[in-house]
Amino acid sequence: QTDEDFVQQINEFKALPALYRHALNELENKIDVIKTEWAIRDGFSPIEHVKCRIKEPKSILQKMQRKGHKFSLENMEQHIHDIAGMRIVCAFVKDIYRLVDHLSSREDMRVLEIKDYIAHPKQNGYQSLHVIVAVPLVLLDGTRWVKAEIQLRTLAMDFWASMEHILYYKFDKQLPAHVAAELKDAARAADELDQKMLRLRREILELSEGDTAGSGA
Ligand code: 0O2
Repeated sequence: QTDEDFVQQINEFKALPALYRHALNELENKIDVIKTEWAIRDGFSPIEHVKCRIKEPKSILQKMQRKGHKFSLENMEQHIHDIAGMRIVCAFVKDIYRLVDHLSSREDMRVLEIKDYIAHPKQNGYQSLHVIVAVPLVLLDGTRWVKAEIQLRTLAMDFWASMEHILYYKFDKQLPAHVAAELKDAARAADELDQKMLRLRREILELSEGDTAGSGA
């Protein structure tokens, strides 16, 4: 490796956080447009809130070690999908699938992978839908497709995952069986809450449709 190669690698490495930040900004803008359109069309947006973050270098390194990859720029870009991360919290599960269908149909991003932990929760009870996308970033040298991970959750799933993240996630020892079972139980409770809210929404919608029909509108 020549000195020039080395300097180029350092420069590429220095440019990375800015690249991911810009890609995330572009993605955030697209979601913002969807949110506004939904609100205008339906009177409310099913997207409750959106949070973005760029993964800390230390956390990237730890994840690479966890996955058994030697550190290099190529390995990092190939194996770490969530350097740019976005979390979208929706009111209802069906809104999550509606949003993913829409994202899959867009020409200004590529859906690379979908991991459905809602249909197939993780062993500990974790539920979310993860979508790995690539977003085009127009640079001086041409277009570069930058990867980002979008995590979609309901409010109840987000509550569970945030608490679990604070309490246990990355806890490197085996959890006692009764603690793991209670944690899973809490995930089930969150799921039941989601379903109850959906049933209530249906009921309220039917009531308001009945009112409209009754008023002759
Ligand atoms: P952090 O600190 O939240 O960023 P793979 O796709 O299999 O190569 P990856 O990326 O680990 O590997 O896959 P996965 O399962 O899609 O997990 C990505 C992210 O989802 C995690 O990032 C967490 O943010 C979240 N996540 C996954 N499993 C759990 C879980 O059991 N509990 C909670 N609270 N969050 C989870 P990081 O980098 O691991 O962590």
